[in-house]
Amino acid sequence: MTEEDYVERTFVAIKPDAVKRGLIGEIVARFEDAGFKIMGMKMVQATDQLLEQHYEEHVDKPFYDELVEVMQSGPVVAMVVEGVHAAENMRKMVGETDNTEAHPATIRGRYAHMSMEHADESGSSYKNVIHAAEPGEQEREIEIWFEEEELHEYRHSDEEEVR
Ligand code: FUP
Repeated sequence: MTEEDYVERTFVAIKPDAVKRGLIGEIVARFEDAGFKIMGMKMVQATDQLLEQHYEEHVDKPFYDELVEVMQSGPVVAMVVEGVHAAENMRKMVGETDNTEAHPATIRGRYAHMSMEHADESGSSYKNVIHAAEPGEQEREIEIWFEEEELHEYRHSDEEEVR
């Protein structure tokens, strides 16, 4: 395996709850601080069809309707990010799905604390700030959210300093 094989793209989405809280800049800054390169970025009002494709593994789950409601409660900031082991690294930076389990240094742990259990019991919709593709899922998700011409090639200074 050459060094280039470790450099990959992944899909990340800042969810509407974070967009509405004014956290776009802080979240993007964390990725830039770590030396990741933003290859594409846009604001999207997610349609039913797009979410069915994106969350195909969850469509039949009991929480799906609530998940859609949260994901359509405002725009999503969709991003393609490139870096070394990007998918794995993004999942690490994002943290556990359940905010209560997420380490405080992760994005979910830093910006949210509501547990899935509490959301279920209180009848409120579960919000967890951000999504990052699981390793192996990134190219499928990029294709769902982005056209090829919306992704950009350029040289980033961190490619010299960080990689
Ligand atoms: P993640 O990959 O961390 O985004 O987590 P999942 O693919 O397991 O779940 C996708 C989204 O569904 C989560 F962000 C939150 C929501 N979810 C619930 O609301 N309830 C559940 O029991 C599981 C997931």
